[in-house]
Amino acid sequence: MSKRALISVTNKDGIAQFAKELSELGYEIISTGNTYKALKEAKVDTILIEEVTKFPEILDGRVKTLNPYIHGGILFKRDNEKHIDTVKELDIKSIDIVVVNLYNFKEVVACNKSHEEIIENIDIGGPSMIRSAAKNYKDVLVVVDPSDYSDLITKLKENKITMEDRLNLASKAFSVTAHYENLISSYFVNLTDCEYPKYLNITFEKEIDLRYGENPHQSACLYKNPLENTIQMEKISGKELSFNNINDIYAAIDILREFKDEIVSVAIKHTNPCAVAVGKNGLDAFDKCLKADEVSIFGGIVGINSTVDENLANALNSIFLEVVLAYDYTEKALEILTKKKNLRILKISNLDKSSKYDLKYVDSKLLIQQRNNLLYEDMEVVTDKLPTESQISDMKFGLKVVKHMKSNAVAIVKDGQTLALGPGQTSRIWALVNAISNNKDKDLKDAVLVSDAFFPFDDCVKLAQAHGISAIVQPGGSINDKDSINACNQLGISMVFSKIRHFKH
Ligand code: 93A
Repeated sequence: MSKRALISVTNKDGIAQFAKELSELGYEIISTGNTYKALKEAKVDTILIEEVTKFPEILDGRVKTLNPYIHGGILFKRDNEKHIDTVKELDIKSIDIVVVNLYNFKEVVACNKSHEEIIENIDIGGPSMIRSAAKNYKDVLVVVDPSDYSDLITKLKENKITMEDRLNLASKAFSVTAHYENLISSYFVNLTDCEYPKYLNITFEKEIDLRYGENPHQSACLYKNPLENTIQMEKISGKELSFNNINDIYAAIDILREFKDEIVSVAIKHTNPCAVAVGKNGLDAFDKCLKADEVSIFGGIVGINSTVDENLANALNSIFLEVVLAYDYTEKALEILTKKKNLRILKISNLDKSSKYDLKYVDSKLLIQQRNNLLYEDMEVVTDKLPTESQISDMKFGLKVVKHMKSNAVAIVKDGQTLALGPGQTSRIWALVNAISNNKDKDLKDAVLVSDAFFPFDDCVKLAQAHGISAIVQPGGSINDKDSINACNQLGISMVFSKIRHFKH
């Protein structure tokens, strides 16, 4: 009895050639509607699925291969007497190769098709056949990826299919169906108002291999959640992006996103901002940013939420940067920036879109939380002294910065510019000590101190006052809040509670 291959593919790339070669190897080819048509057109001998199922395709194609003549033919164990007797008795014929790729669910969702159309693109019969074949991997070859066609033909010709090959095909098959199910689940979750995180429904696809990870001895790659509609990024020029570049680029984007109505420039080093400033235009913002920290910006990443023109390009070129990201670039600006062959120049758009997930992989476990979408809940003055209008505006500016610094974090800001930043310290007072001592020459008079979390003691208030700082914003909520408030009142400082903590660990 001749061997049989069942072919049912939405992506018909390479299928005619593959089927032809299978046919030449003696396989009888069974195929579904459009696959049948494509094979016939390519003059490949094939029989229509309905001849095998002895049943018409029904329900607009929803049921075509869901049939015991198909699944029995795939699933019976070739070394099991009872199974053999059953298929003989019922005239079920063996199916030895299953070639299936699935309805384009992901593409249909990406194209914003109607819900009805999306639902019709949930493939039921395809995954069922793939799973049946993969379960019976010892007897049935399951082929889900067109890039496997030619290798398989070679091996079939040489009669060299090993158990390793069978296991590889089966594992790929189950990973395809698992990924497909996840895409569908994500689509449904996105239709609900469900509070995240409810249960894991995220699926990732490999986007690129990276040259290496955080260090050259670590291999790395980048994965993407295909259903999340987040920012668009286009690389115009420069070296390929590294693991650290990508990490820093998204740190820059997180801060840029905070500024919807103002032009802002941000410089990032090792995911922390080293300088942030708003300005009248891109050049003004960048100038202020550069003056805020001329040391750390070296080799950093600069993001600006506007178009880069000639003047700004010249200013950017005056220092060594790894990456520049902006909304757009004038022709002249690109001419200037691309002189530095290694500088990665990125164009970003759709900044209002962001992932709803914030994930951290800790050994074998995944911590999942909602993104931190708040800035402050309230701005309650808790001291006798009131902050000035411009200090209140600086508090809001500073919160947008401190929110994206590693804890414990403090920012000293004035006139829409960071003067001193203290990220990632194990104690709050050290964060402030570092920020001040790294910026000894700066005049902090009447600047605002912004803190990502509450003050457990009054030490930060006292140190701030000693350097001329006259307003503080912090979330409040410590059992010792009173100590800090009293110190402010004694020292003539105003303090505001923002009521939202911004830990970033
Ligand atoms: O609508 S289905 O879920 N019901 C089925 O019984 C079925 N059998 C195969 N989808 C089904 N398929 C899918 O049809 C395959 O996974 C494949 O993607 C597609 C091939 O159909 P055609 O040959 O008509 O292009």
